[in-house]
Amino acid sequence: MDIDAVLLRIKGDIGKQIVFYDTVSSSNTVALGLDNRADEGTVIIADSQEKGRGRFGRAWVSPPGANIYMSIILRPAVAARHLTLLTILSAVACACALRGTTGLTVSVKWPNDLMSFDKKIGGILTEIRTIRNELPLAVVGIGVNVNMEGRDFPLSIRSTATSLMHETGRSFHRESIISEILNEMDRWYKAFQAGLWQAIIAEWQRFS
Ligand code: BT5
Repeated sequence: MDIDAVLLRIKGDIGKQIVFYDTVSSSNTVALGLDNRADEGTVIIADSQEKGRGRFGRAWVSPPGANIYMSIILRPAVAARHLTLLTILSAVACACALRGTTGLTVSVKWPNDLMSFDKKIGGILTEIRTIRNELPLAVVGIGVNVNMEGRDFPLSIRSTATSLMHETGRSFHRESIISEILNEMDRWYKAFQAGLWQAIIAEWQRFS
């Protein structure tokens, strides 16, 4: 993974600071552990995860060398009841970025799935930690299957999961896709901060 190539393409505040690991337990765990030591917009990226996770303690299959596993640190200044919008805006950002970089019609499925037709190509896990007298720490974890080949999918997900390569027949530079996701995240997070929530929801519905 060439993190300099990612940084060169970053246009906004999200992704200006990237911390890269070859392997982590879960990039969300690392990001949550930073507490108030990381600026908003800092991103943790890992080449593989030993304990990648989904919702409700489900496992996220995270082999090395092929996919994207990253966690974005945000400190949204909104009431807690609005934080579910973070997953929605992240799904919109990912769908925009993946459509733009690959040409594949990636859609979104409630609440946190990225889909190519009826197969899951990625997922989002948003975790919130509230800290007394501080803005909440929100970690948006994004996993996207990029160059994973059919035989690399464990049997448990072989019939339900897919990758960008499997769908299009070509491989992709993870660096370009990561930077585009981060640029779209920056754009949609700014829309969120500006209160353009209906626009975010409308875009989500269009991709749904
Ligand atoms: C999700 O959970 O879809 C959220 C996945 C978020 C993963 C990212 S990677 C970076 C960050 N660090 C982490 O530790 N997590 C985040 P959920 O909706 O609960 O879906 C989990 C289910 O998806 C599993 O039970 C499997 O059926 C399926 N699954 C597991 N790994 C998969 C994969 N690589 N591709 C497609 N489906 C998968």
